[in-house]
Amino acid sequence: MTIEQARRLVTEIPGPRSKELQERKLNAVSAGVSTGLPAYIVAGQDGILLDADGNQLIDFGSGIAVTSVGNGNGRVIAAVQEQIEKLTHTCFMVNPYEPYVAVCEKLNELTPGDHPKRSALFNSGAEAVENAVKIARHYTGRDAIVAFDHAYHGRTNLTLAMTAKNMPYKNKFGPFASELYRVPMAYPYRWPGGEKACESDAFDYITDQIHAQIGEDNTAAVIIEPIQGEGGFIVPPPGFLKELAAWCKEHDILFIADEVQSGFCRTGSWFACDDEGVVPDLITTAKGIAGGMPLAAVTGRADIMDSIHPGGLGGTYGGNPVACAAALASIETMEAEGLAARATAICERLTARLNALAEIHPEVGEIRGRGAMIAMELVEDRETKKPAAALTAAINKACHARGLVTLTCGTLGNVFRFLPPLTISDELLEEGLDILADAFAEATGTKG
Ligand code: PLZ
Repeated sequence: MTIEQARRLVTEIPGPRSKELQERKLNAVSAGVSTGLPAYIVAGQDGILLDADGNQLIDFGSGIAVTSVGNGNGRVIAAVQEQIEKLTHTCFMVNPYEPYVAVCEKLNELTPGDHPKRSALFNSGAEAVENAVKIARHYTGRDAIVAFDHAYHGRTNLTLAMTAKNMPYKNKFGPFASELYRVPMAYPYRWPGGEKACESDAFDYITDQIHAQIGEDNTAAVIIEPIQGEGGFIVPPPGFLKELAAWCKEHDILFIADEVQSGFCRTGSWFACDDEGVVPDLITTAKGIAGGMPLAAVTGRADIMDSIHPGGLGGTYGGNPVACAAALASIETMEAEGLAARATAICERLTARLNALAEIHPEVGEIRGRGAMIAMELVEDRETKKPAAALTAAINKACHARGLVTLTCGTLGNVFRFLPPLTISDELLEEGLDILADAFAEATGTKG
């Protein structure tokens, strides 16, 4: 099916059919699973999501950075159809199949560094992170894992111990796994003493903390999102990641990059580490890898990945053949359509319009991010930087009512983030930004 790349509202959002479905949801689905914008989606293509009432919504979220190659991608559809007719499952550990191997070859080729690499495939980002932790502990013979403030690594028990934010993720779900430590993040906008102090002091401060509270010899790995996702699209100062990776190497600590959200062309390169010249020992990927099919991976140095005994890694569904076919087609699309460069072009449009918003709205504290992973942090005023969470929620709601699917994030709930499909048209991007401007004016009461 082809969906015209245009916003069209035929009912209020959500419309009557979506409201009926939401009633059913309340009676059937656990209240613990919430819905950000309860307009039920029946189809999607590139920048448009079609809902059950026939409304066409502009997609600025990509299902949280997943459909980077677009819903309705021709290559992905064809690859999935072809694969599903041939083989849906064997379990790779029982009977192997080529697409799994081909995805690992691609990952080994595309991830940062030209050293020998190996990969293993899983189902979700959290599962990839769990396995990276397992592998790091096994290889180093050490227990401690260091993560950062504002980190998000998943919702399983082990990854919740690494995820920073209490509500809604962790609240009363503990106790959590042990030997996971969190240190301050190099967060320029909120580092005590400001951006310059962050640039000069963050690395020393953080590594001193690891030394004093954990000990290098006890530390298996440091895991970091090169651009933090759920925590607020926090970009550490230039050079920080490289310095941290070098420090890890010096102490035989593995440097794990969690690129579940930032990977696969999202930031304008294959991986966010590429922009900084950082080569991680292990890298976790998921989301954008397979055009919406559930697939995740750990890729890393061959000596580390091959140190695991046969049978030590696996799972029933990990690297499902249909998901692998989708991944190969997604990667091919990224290569053929130059989607990394497209992310950079999206960045230019987005930041130009957001900078214009910042000129008229003092609530815009900072605009940051890279490629098609851009955010604005909203504050009550620029002096105190008090987080404006209620305003962020109000703008989000006003965008939704106008048929623009937007997402917020941030440990303090005051960050508005933009993750459009990389295949969105410039026209839809501009229209979405017009809507955002309108929603911002309405929510701040500055509408003329
Ligand atoms: N690592 C960096 O961003 C998932 C979470 C949505 P899964 N982020 C979206 C939610 O509220 O559950 C994420 C991430 C980073 C790991 C994960 C976890 O990936 O595929 O959701 O398990």
